[in-house]
Amino acid sequence: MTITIYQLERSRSERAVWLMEELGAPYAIAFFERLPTWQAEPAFKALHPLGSSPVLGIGDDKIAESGAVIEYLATTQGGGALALGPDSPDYAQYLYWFHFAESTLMPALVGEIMAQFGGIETDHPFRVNARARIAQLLAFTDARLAAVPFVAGDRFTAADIMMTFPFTMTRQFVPVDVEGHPHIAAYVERMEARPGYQRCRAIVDRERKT
Ligand SMILES: N[C@@H](CCC(=O)N[C@@H](CS)C(=O)NCC(=O)O)C(=O)O
Repeated sequence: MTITIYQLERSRSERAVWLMEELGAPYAIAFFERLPTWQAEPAFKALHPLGSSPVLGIGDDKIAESGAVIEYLATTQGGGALALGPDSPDYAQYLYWFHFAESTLMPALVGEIMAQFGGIETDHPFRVNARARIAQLLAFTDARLAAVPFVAGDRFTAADIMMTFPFTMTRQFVPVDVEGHPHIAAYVERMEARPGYQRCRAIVDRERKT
């Protein structure tokens, strides 16, 4: 079954590329651009009814939603080397951090980006509360990473691929106080230094070539 990653520039689909590069698993890739409004170009929107990234092709089928895409790839590709199952003592933590990334951390960070783009004053109570929430989430994540080298425990898993993107992406738009959280900062550096991540960057940061 051919796996196709529909890679929208500067978007969550880079997680799928990173995962496949870590696994050394074969995949096809098609590149798409964003419009000046930051929306995906129409050809990308046509791939799936919701029109948001990531979109994964599995043979003739397509699925969306980061958690589903990464879980599908982690469990079916590369012998499942980067997925943990119920037999692992770290399974519960793996699931927790895997889902925390898109269910809790990303929405908080995206809310801050939208508030900034929308011109909401930084001292607006909405933004003050939102930043307090982000500070809580960062402190919580930092405490986890003070205790373990990878979010699930002692080995690199797909949960790290889910958790790295919120930091590498949002810092391009709003200040995310990673430096004030040394364990997050060191973690992100370790993730970015991985050869699989470097290969992913070289692929996703190049010009569209379809
Ligand atoms: N929770 C969804 C969020 C998807 C999402 O918002 N994707 C953004 C990019 S990272 C997008 O497609 N934006 C472009 C657009 O909506 O046109 C997921 O993780 O898949």
